[in-house]
Amino acid sequence: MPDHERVLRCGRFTLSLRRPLVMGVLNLTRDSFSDGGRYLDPRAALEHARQLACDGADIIDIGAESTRPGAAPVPEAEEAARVLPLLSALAAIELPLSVDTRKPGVMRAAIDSGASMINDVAALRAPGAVDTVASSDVAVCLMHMQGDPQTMQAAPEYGDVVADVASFLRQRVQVCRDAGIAEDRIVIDPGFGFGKRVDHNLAMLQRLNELTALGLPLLAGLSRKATIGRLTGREPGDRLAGSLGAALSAVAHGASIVRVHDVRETVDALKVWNSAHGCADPDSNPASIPGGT
Ligand code: HH2
Repeated sequence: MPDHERVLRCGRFTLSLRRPLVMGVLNLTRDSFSDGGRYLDPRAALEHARQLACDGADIIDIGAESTRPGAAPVPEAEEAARVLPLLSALAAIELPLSVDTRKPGVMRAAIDSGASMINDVAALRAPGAVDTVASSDVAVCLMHMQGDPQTMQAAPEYGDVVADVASFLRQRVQVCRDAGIAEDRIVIDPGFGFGKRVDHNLAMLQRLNELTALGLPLLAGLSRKATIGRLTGREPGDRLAGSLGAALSAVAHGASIVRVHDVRETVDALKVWNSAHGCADPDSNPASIPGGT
């Protein structure tokens, strides 16, 4: 289907995929690799969610369990207790709220509290996860990860990383389809940094077309990650420019959604990219704007 006709259905929202979408990250964690501890306080979290919306996020992704290498697991009750009040507080926001979780219990409660998308770094592999999403109308992001966050960066191994990731995602998409999840609710994600070395991540970025060939919108999450640190020599808090380069590169290679911490800057970068690449942006009409300095 041509991109201008593709949509992503997430609960009460239908997002056009005519231009690349920006998913803003909101981590309600102590230990996330780039912003751990900043939004554990519910008031700070709410304020940041509103800021992400003002900055132009198309989706807000709320996570309460870090998946950085070696991160400690968060018990289900604690994860739910961090996420659910924020979902309720944001009930009136006119944006799809995504919940980044691997636990079917948290998925169910989040959907009941108004989440429009489940973002699962384990691609709904936990028992009951597929049925939980199938029995709702929310969208789902299926991500590839080799191993689990405790051990995934120890010694990642692939035959051909892109072919292996494509094969995994194809199989998970089929499981979802068989359970009755319509294709226009499914997003795929190669899982940059999840059981992958720098060369694996770069191969995936360069050959993203082999994954978009699966025919589903692709989400790329490279923001502030270690690969950017390795390429630029910068610490996580100083990776904005590298992250913008990565987001634009992902979009140029076919990503439909970029998951980022720095929403305002990414939205601006994409406005320029979209205009240069003829991506329709229903919110602006560059033809009517003077172009001098
Ligand atoms: N990356 C992170 C978390 N969730 N979800 C998807 N679909 N794709 C990603 O690349 C992805 C993700 C890691 O980033 P962050 O949330 O900032 O860190 P942490 O897991 O430490 O909270």
